[in-house]
Amino acid sequence: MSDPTAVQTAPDYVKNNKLIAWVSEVAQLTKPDRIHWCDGSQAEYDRLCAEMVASGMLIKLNEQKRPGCFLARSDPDDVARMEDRTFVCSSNKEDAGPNNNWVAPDEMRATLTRISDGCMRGRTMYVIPFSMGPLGSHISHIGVELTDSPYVVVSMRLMTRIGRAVIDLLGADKFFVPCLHTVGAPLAPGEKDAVWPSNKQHKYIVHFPEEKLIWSFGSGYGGNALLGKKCFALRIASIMAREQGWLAEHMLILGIEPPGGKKHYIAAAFPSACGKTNLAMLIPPKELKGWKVTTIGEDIAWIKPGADGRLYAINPEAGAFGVAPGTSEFTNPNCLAALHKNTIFTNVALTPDGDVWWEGLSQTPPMHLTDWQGKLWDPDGDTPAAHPNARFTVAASQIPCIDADWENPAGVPISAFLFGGRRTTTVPLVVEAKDWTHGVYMAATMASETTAASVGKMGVVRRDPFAMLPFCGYHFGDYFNHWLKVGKTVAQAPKIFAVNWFRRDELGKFMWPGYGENMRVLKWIIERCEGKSGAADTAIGKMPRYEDMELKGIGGFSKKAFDELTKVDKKLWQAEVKDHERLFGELLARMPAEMLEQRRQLEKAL
Ligand code: SAT
Ligand code: MN
Repeated sequence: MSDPTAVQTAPDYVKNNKLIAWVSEVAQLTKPDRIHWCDGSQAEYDRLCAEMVASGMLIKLNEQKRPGCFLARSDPDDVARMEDRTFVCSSNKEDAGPNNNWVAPDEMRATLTRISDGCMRGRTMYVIPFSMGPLGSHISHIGVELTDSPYVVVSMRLMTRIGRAVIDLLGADKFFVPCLHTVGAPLAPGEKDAVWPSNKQHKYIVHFPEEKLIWSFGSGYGGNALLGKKCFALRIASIMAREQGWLAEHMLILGIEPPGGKKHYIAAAFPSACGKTNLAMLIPPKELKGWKVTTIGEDIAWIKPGADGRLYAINPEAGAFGVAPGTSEFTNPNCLAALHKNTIFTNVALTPDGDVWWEGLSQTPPMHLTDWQGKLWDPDGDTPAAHPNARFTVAASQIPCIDADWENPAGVPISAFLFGGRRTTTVPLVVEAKDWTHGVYMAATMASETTAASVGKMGVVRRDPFAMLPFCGYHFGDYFNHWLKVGKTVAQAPKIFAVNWFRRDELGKFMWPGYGENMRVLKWIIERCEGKSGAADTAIGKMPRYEDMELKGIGGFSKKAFDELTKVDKKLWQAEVKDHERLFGELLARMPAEMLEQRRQLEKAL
């Protein structure tokens, strides 16, 4: 702070000296005008929202149509995660692996310290104690985010469990992950603030694995700023998980209950913006009468071995930060219902009566929309009304199909892992791995066409092992090894499946209807877990035959169409395996021998 006598002390109830010292150290560097320790209350949330409405950072939506809802518009240069500005600064470069950007920790610390000197001037520094996972669960972990963005505070309150109770849990000496965030836009005395402050020149999203420290500079958007999500729950947690013998994964968690049968839970990994939220809130088609689907989580899973030899998962988050465009009454009615109240929308379009709209919400856009940049939208123009990576932030408790056990501190037992990507060709609808090692191979070699969730070119096929390419905090070779090890240590390892909902025919038409109809694939998977359904062996794994799947009710889904959808094209697969070889070549220094052997076997089988 500019005036050292103004250094505010922590509230009485804070007993953790490490936290107190860190907050004061950061305040001395960043020099905020004030420090606010968040208690996590509704009153605090309401006050911050009101302040942001006054400053123009939030727009209050129509109270009749969207009670308790707000719209934020970000700077057009600050609309998604920036993978090229994301760093893992381990002491040893090799440990970060070719899958991460690396800078020596001392050098990065010096840079961040230099640009952060006085970076919170004119602003409030908020202290947000948060728990990833239910308070006190043995699978949960605590973090504290320091931020100068009130938008981050209210978002963190929707996305995690924040406040006084977390401080109490921290006690005098419990471990927490320090997460420092600044928009990097200090204000001179009397200077008018930007509607969406950020730093045009410098952006850094940095992880220090040895100290488990996260330091994010210059962006206020999503995963760059809500540090509990990708930074902590995936990058830092993946490192902790390896050290401590568990898994931190980019997975949704789903409950599936067959009619009159035993409930199963599955965890499924897909790259960002591949329909994970839709799968997580799926409604089974009417032909699959009696099947029930519930949601535990839609983005991240923390998974620990239980005493009974099974793997148990929690959703470390308490809310969803989902892609709005494409969400509709048809694609995801459960999600739409969740967005009726108490939701913060970012970069969607605004209707004249204070409601929101995005591409896909309805076939015909309402008249006189204001686009995500605040300009009157031209329906005949070539820019979308909502940004393709526009988001909603909503508490998980508002999701109508939320599972009764979603906050069970013991977690839920996992029966199967699914790995999927967006692939126009090559990859069939569903493949079951021959065993755990083969499943790890399938996951390690998965690929997907890129989406708007991150800055960069769209629609390019990239290898995205375990859907963790932007999120694994260490060398992928070590990560594959860790997965192999976990499979050997648990007595009842889940079955592993690969899925692809996105295959197209020669005319470019999707071959599989997707959405709720994906339930038919899930049914086959659950029946495989129960030893009830058949499969055929193929070169790439076990696959359902036409008669193994319930396809009644999908208009005209013939055996011929099914065979096309599940066809393993030798030529395409030979090219695929060559690309596996290229990926493994990049990771060779730490590649487990079992993975190389799996690749040779697949090549031979083809
Ligand atoms: O990282 S974000 O949470 O902003 C978006 C995503 O990749 O899913
Ligand atoms: Mn994600």
